[in-house]
Amino acid sequence: ETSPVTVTVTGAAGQIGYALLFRIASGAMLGPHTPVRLKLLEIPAAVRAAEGTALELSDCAFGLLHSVDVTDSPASAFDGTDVALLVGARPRGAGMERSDLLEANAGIFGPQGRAINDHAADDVRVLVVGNPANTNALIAAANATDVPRERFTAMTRLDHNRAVAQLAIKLGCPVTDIDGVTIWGNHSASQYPDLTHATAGGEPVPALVDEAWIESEFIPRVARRGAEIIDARGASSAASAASAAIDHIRDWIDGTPEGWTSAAVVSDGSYGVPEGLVSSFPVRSVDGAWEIVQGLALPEFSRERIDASVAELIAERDAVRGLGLL
Ligand code: NAX
Repeated sequence: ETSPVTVTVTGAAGQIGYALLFRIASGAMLGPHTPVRLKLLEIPAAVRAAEGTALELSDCAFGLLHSVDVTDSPASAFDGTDVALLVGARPRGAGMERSDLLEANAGIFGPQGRAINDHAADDVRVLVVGNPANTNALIAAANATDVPRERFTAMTRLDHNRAVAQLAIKLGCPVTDIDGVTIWGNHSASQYPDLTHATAGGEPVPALVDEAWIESEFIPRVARRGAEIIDARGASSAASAASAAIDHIRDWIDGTPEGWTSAAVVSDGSYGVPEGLVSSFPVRSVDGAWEIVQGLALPEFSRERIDASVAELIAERDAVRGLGLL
């Protein structure tokens, strides 16, 4: 047995938090031999609800759960943090402009980035789930000047998993047969779920499905799956989002099994995505660090889709800069 790993979850009283915490405490994220110290960060109004979740965590008698702390102070929530899951965010309220949304979230992710900078472990890994996730990660990273930028990521693994699942359903094959799927760009409706390099049981997917299905069914279905879930459930994705967050962190620490997955990471300029933007790429995790898969050919259709989503990321970054928040 190894020494405990400290995991901070923000927005712990929310619906993703509720789906996430029990799986982390059961060992699904860090494996069956790693004890976990959980730190739950909430706003003051939701601290009591988070304490309720902590009571239930205790009632599970998880063998790996070392301790649970609940706080509304970022400084204490990120004290010694090895893994930070930034789930809590400000949702868009009625009559709120996009700039209001970016500003409200900068007010959350700026201070959290500074708290991570000042208090977290040296090798901290950060996953931003709260929307707008890519730009929130950019803000947090910019406020954590002593932490290498590659330690900040945003979640597109749910989009990736949705794409893999939709393709497997279409082909009538197990999800484990699918490889080489990529989500590019922003975690928003502008994202580009790319099947150009995908394989199913080793067969190239473009030879198995027609282009019309990809363009008019697959891409919109994946990009708008969040809305489809809200329609059906009457609430946004929670357990699937939590599961994707666990996949992201597990692969980041343990390595991607084979092929690649998708994650939003700080761009190094690969594929013409401006350096510094937090954008989704095909990635592998090697020795505990994400690497962007290089050398994939991008046909015209892919280039246009990637450029459109990256343009949205640039607009978000510029809006945050314009507000003086970057
Ligand atoms: P909930 O509204 O259920 O929970 C959010 C929680 O965050 C609330 O309990 C709230 O009190 C807390 N919170 C707000 N500000 C905080 C702060 N400054 N510090 C700590 N906690 C704070 O939302 P939920 O359904 O759990 O979703 C959470 C976020 O995930 C949302 O921003 C949502 O848009 C985003 N999502 C991102 C996904 C992705 O793939 N990247 C998919 C799922 C989800 O939509």
